[in-house]
Amino acid sequence: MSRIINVGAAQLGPIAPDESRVSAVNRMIDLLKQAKDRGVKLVVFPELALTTFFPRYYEQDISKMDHHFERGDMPTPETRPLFEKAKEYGIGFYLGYAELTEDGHRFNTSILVDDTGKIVGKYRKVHLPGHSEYDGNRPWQHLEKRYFEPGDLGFPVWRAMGGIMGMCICNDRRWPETYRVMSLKGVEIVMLGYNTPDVNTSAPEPNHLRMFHNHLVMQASAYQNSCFVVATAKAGIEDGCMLIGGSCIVQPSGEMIALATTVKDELITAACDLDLAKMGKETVFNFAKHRRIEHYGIITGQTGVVEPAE
Ligand code: CDT
Repeated sequence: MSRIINVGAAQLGPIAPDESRVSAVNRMIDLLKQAKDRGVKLVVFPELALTTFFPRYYEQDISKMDHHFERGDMPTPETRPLFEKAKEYGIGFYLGYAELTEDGHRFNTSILVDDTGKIVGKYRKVHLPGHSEYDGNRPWQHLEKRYFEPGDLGFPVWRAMGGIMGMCICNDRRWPETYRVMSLKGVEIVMLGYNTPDVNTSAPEPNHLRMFHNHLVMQASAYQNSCFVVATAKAGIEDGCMLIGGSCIVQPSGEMIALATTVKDELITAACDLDLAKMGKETVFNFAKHRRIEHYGIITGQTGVVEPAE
């Protein structure tokens, strides 16, 4: 049986701070229609796809940001049309959003909905970048550490739509551990959404490196873990802050097989043969045969760097 699945990365252009959920959802439904016309079965939307990237704003009282969060179970009334349209089209999707739990916890979350409309998985962002207090040296803030708690669900994977699927969110893509944990569970497609400003506000760095690093980490990780990576940006100038685009689909060889060319709403697609992932997992990256875990303990036993004594 063929294991080819047509996958789409549904990049969104900027979402203004005052843009409604309904408007964002309508834009995603437009992209879903394009996906249907192009025979796509699985669509990846960005991180925090329902709102502007609000961690760029400081609020002393974090509950003043609650209007950017979704409360209660998905679908919410505003997102229900997206779920219904996807189900009608038989398209599964990844959706990123800010989650406020019933007991008051805030997470940067994504869910995976299968092609029958069932929510098969939830992931909460583990690697939260940025800072937790106002930083006057930055042109804009990156307050994910203020508004979110680190994810508490680990890096699960799910059997869905004929493959083994995993999720992560934005900054997670820069960490090898993210992919390795999922690839130890056999992941074949890693889905992720991102919001990446084109300026590194924590250190001086040429702007072009933002896109280079974006693709470098995902291409290397796809290869080293023999999996597909489907990565979707929110892109363009959002309230004066430029977010890089560069949404892409990477195959297990590390090669990019689709790449966005705009910083607007744009669907890119690729036919992903999941058996390509299997091939690497059975040869060069056959973990059972070649990994040497007796030398890897430090990775989970130690967080920061401990240099040798002088
Ligand atoms: N959303 C997100 O995680 N963005 C980060 C920006 C890092 S700069 C503080 C990223 O890794 O792309």
